Amino acid sequence: MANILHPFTPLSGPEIESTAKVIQAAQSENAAIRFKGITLREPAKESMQKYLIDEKSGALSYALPRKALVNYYVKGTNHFFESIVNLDEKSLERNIRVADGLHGPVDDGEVVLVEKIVLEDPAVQEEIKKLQLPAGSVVVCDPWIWGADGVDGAKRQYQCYLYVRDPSNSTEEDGNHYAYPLAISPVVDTVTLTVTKIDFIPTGTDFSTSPTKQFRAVKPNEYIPSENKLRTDLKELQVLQPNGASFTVEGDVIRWQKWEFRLGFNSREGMVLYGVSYDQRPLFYRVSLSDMSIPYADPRGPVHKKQAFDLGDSGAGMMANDLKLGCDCLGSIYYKDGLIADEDGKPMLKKNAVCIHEQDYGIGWKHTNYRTGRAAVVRNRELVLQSIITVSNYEYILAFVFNQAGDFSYEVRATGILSTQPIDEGISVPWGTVVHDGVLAAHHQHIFSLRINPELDGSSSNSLVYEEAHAMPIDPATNPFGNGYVSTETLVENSVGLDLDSRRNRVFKITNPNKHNAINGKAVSYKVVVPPFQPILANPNSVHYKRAEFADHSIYVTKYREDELFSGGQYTNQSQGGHGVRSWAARNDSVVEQDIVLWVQFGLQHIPRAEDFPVMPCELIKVSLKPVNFFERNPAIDVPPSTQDFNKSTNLRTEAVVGLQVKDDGCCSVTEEQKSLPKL
Ligand SMILES: [Cu+2]
Repeated sequence: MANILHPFTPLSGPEIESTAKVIQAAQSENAAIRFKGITLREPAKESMQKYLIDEKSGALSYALPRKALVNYYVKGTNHFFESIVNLDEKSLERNIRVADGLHGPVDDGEVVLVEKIVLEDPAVQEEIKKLQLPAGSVVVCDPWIWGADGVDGAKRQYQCYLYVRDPSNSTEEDGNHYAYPLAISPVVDTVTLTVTKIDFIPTGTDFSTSPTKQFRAVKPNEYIPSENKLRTDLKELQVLQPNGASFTVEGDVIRWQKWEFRLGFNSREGMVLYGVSYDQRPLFYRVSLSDMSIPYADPRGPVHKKQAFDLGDSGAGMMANDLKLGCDCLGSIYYKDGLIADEDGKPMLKKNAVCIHEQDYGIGWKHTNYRTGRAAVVRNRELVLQSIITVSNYEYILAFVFNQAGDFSYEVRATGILSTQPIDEGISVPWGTVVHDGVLAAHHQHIFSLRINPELDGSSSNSLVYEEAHAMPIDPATNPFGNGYVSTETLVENSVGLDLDSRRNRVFKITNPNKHNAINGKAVSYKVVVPPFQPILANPNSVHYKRAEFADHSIYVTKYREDELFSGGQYTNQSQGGHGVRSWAARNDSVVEQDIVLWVQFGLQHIPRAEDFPVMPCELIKVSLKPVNFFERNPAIDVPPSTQDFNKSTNLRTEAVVGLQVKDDGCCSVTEEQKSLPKL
């Protein structure tokens, strides 16, 4: 076959370059283009499913056309385009101007450019002068996406926040400038590339702003180790795998402990999983983090517009860290690079964007026969695919995690530095926390949206049900003592947004109603274990609410449609709503025995703490997909027992205790000591 790339393989460097050439040729030769993304356009699902069947049966005699989805601006204009390039034919299949009011994401080069524009702007410099900063002080600019409030959203703009590095340590480039926020907030227009106005952040308890006054130096609050006195009593903890890891990586295909899937990577979603199966049984056609929204609580301008959609506004692939061995990932690590396009349409390597490794996560299962003292115990080994993104001040550690019991999880660890703003001495406000002298961290929500397109046991005909536990009414005949309760199952018939109900222990389950468990006849299922989640608090009439189309329910279910990948809509930057999963669910499609898509929302209500500054200890949020009557017994029953011979642990307690000499015996064998212990 001429084309050797798998249809799910991310675009190669030459493909990115070819795409850029086709786009450049479509515009006038001299038009300067700013690319906002060149990513794989995946084949339509119908043709892809046929391809995968043919691939599996060895009957593959054809390739699917390789295509790229492109977004770009013509520089100096607000003309934003969406294009599809057929890479086999080097032709343009689509090249449309996106509707006014929809905007493209930021890019690395543009952020750096905006910083420069702000700091060199005479009006901004004039304001900075009023601060009377000590000689040598360094002002730092964080360009933010402009946000949205329903007013003046036609132009694509940046709202910038200014800070100062610790004036007593100005040469430290890694100093925590978030401890020195300024009230000066310039706005940059992306067409004229100029500062169009300067907003001022209120620093009191009300909406009023005050003229720039002299800077008040406070003590620093640094996070870098060289600026902190470090504890000295920590011993090494090393992860050793003398015989290597138990997973294999073959191109993009990863196999581990009966799991098999294909890993993709793109600038918007970062990691994407395709064709996730366990023990040859298909589970999910495609899984990825679809969107996120971080609406802030301060009602005062300009910070009322703060509502990051970090995937659509910038991109998890675009912001992926270069992960370091022994630092971000411990043990035996396999790194995968990502390849995306930069603003010039050139390939940009995201080195070590994903680390793949195993970890021990405590005990997998255990039972001790108290009569014999014999324990059967296995460790819970996990496979982790981790990617870390830096979004200006903040970090998200994103991971797909698999275990040996058929569980599949998505984890987010929120860390990094709070986005701060100035506050006057000695006051407080109810929508934020003072985390340092003169530093306010506004409350905000982190709302994530995980997209899951299931195919349980290979069928695209799945349903969503929710199970609840209900008390039986007390009744002399059927429940005389009042203890009885039953589980009920409700079929979700139409596309809709739904919520958890902890009082009823509501659990959502994806089922394949045509495949039944041999033990109990129940439909094979995977349940979605979602932590409690507070829906978006912004008023339903606010733009904040309208544009975060996924943020009002724990779970949405829709019927599959091509090009519905992002729950906040294709274009989130300054979006106004009307695009996304809430709109799609409103079609009221039947979702019974259909190709369904689940959109699982989870997140945290972040009321900042003093402990979250100068850098926030990781806050973990986890969504798990767990088999329910999918297997006939514990799928981890065949995991070899945990033994000291295998694990080589060290007993630190070496002294003799009365009647019992502690020895390095196997965990599961009956020891001489156990035999001699009195029976219970
Ligand atoms: Cu937060």
